[in-house]
Amino acid sequence: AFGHHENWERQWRNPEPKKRYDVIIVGGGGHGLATAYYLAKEFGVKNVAVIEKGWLGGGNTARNTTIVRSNYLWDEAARLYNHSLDLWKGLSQDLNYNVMFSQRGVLNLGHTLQDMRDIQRRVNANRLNGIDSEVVTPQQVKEIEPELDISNRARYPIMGASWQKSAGVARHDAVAWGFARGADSHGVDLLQNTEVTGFKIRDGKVLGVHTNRGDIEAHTVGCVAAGNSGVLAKMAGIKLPLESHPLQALVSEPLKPILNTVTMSNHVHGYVSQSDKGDLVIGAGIDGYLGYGQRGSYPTIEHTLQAIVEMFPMFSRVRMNRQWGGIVDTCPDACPILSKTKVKGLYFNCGWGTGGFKATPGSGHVFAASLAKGEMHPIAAPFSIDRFHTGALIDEHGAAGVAH
Ligand code: FAD
Ligand code: PYC
Repeated sequence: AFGHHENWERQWRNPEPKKRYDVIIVGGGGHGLATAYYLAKEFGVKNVAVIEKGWLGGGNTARNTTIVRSNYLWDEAARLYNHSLDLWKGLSQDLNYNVMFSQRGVLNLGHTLQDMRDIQRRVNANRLNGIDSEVVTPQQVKEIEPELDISNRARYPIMGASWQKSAGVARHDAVAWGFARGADSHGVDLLQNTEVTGFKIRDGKVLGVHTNRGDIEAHTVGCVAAGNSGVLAKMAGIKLPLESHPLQALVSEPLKPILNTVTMSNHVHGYVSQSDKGDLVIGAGIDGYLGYGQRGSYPTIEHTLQAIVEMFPMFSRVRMNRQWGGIVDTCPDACPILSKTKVKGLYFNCGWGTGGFKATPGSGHVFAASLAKGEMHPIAAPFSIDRFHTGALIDEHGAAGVAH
């Protein structure tokens, strides 16, 4: 269909793998590409390969519902997600690529007294960390999102919400493509259709990776493989405390603009925003079983849509257009792992579970700093694998937005 367009520039090269790189990133999703971009651009490490078994940004980066916020409870998580939010604000300019970051705010609804106590506590904690959260009443909720049912007729009436005005959504593909083009322009090799099948390890040190296109050497390897992280870790003899679950999303037929913001409810358990194309972008929680099939089951879809209609009765006859699933790597404390491992030079950045899209620039930035310096960046350090031995867990289940 585009055959008549001539001289369109490729966004990035399609190089043959070199024998050796200074750093290999396994996984060409948003986090892996962001890591490579900041390594080359900010930390001067340009002899880098991103190895992706499929196509760039085709994993959870392509499949998520693009909510960006930083209203996490604990200082460590607040620092990490707020660092990311700061980078989001200038990302289109930095990449010279429109990632369509739209700060339209997020409402996290409360439907019980305990919800409201939790919301109050989290908002207080957020404010101490300089995050623009506030507690809003049902009337204020209605002003922000007029189509929400705040009446007492609802099965779970809305008692209030937390409101983060600087939160929003972004265009997921553009984020992957912008980081990819930026990384390539700084000399990073993006190797698609290249699968890592094992690690070359000697005397406790990583020497490179085995792939379906041959062996590639590097003394620093960062694995950023989301739902496949456990599989990769096993290849290196490492057991990560992760479970891989399907997480689904669906979009409706396009509608005229009707929603102003992002609305999430942990209690009724569903969330919705409206894309610039007009689709309602909808999701809820993980499917309860473990698996690697990027699909999900019907009961979850039914439960999700019940929640949406409970919150927005006027959507009851909207038709759904598409449904899909991604595989999310959930951690016991609902926080990511950014860590060295027992294998020298081998690092993991994973466990983002249901909530890593918002962290894409921040995660890439602090992970790149860590790989470049051989020491974990101070913002990343609390997210070490060691916390599962020391007990210094960072429990963010309440802020995770979707239950798991
Ligand atoms: P991915 O984009 O999955 O990239 C990992 C890459 O590694 C993949 O491309 C994969 O092919 C590659 N790979 C794996 N194994 C190998 C191998 N052996 N060799 C080479 N390559 C390999 N987060 C939010 O913040 N907000 C949301 O609204 C949100 N909604 C979500 C909705 C759904 C339905 C889903 C599924 C997730 C959602 N998330 C959300 C979570 C978010 O999508 C992820 O946390 C984030 O995108 C992870 O990014 P990534 O780059 O680490 O992973
Ligand atoms: O982390 O905000 C989030 C989120 C929303 C939907 C899935 N994850």
